[in-house]
Amino acid sequence: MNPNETQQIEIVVQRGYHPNRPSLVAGTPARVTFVRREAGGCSREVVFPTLGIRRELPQDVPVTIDLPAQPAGTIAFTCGMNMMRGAIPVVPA
Ligand SMILES: [Cu+2]
Repeated sequence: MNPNETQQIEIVVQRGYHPNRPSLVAGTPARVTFVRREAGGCSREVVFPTLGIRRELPQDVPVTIDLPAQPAGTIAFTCGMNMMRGAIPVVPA
């Protein structure tokens, strides 16, 4: 697709990630917004291990992670302790 366009997804964090496998299209930059709707627990951090990204998620404050255009594949993400897990399938354009 177009590298000048942006695709967006929003993931609610509350006893897991919702949706848990939101997909993106390869070759287009993305804005991935996490909204953490719980106080305690280890969901306070989200980690994209293969992308070297680790971000704090304050409660009820949307946090947007800008991803450059990705190749087709699957991007895993987890909580800071690798207990909660989700993945973003990146589908060919
Ligand atoms: Cu955890």
